[in-house]
Amino acid sequence: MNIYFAGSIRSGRPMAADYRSIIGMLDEHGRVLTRHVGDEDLLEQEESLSETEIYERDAAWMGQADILVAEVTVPSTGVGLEIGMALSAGLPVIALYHDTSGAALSAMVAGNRKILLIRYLDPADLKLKLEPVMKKSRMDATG
Ligand code: 6IA
Repeated sequence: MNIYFAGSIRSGRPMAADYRSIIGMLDEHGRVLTRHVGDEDLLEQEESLSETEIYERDAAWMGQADILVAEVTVPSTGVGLEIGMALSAGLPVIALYHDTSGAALSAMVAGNRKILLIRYLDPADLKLKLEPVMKKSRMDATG
């Protein structure tokens, strides 16, 4: 199962280490296409790519994805757009929200019945809640 993981990049990197740990959890369930989202040195590394190259590479990965998992605690234009793209393509969408962060969660995510929203308290709580959801998604993806 190909997993597109989305998390804030230019909208702020305070959760980069959390993204990396989530990618580690997702690794047990499939191939994470967008590993750079969890890279703490990303902003330096990607300087060689043009804006168009970044967009086209991500859009191509979206085309190969079986599922989108988006960390939505840090509000991000790019992540919101990716959620919309995945929904339009008919992909299952899982949104992860750190419930004690005090961050605003958009009604466009919280109120959309097509998005499976996981509210978590800490990494252990997330792992507990994410495991059964990813197992089921894997079964659905492989038929
Ligand atoms: O609006 P944001 O930048 O927060 O959007 C983040 C989302 O858009 C992520 O889930 C990524 O999939 C995608 N995205 C945005 N920027 C990049 C990027 N390089 N590389 C790959 N995916 C991206 C930007 C690096 C640049 C600051 C030098």
